[in-house]
Amino acid sequence: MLIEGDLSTPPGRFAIIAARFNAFVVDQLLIGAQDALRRHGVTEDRIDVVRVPGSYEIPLVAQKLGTSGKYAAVVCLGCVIRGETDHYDHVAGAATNGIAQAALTSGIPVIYGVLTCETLEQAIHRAGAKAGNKGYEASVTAVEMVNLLAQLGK
Ligand code: INI
Repeated sequence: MLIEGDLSTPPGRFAIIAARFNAFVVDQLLIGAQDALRRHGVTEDRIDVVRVPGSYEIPLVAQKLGTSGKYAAVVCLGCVIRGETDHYDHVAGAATNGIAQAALTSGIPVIYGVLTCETLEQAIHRAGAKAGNKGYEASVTAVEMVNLLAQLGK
């Protein structure tokens, strides 16, 4: 028997956490993430958007929202672009590991929609240009995972 989540309208509330750092890119991810939820039948009144300073701050808020019992899923959006120092590695690593940790500790889907790019151009391509919109994809993943967990039972 194959068990998988479908893309039918999922139950519950959704939280989107969006970093303000590199807002030029992240705002496009946010538009994509909201659009995907709406297109899958999640009405605006079931979507909360939380802004945080940077991607480094996402995990703490993801953990708090994830364990609050209010949400079916949390979608995390950020954009980390490599600079001249190793700062990138620390911010990207902390965001990536922390988001994974928040999913495991909360038991709900906490979706990884953080771009980690070498250049601004690569980020733009993934935020609604050549390479699609990773925010949109993150929300579609949230819908599928909520429906999968509903099938698996609580
Ligand atoms: N935050 C990002 O989301 N992306 C970046 O590229 C970035 N860089 O390069 O520094 C970044 N830094 C800020 C960081 O997320 C925290 O907000 C800050 O360190 C305060 O904790």
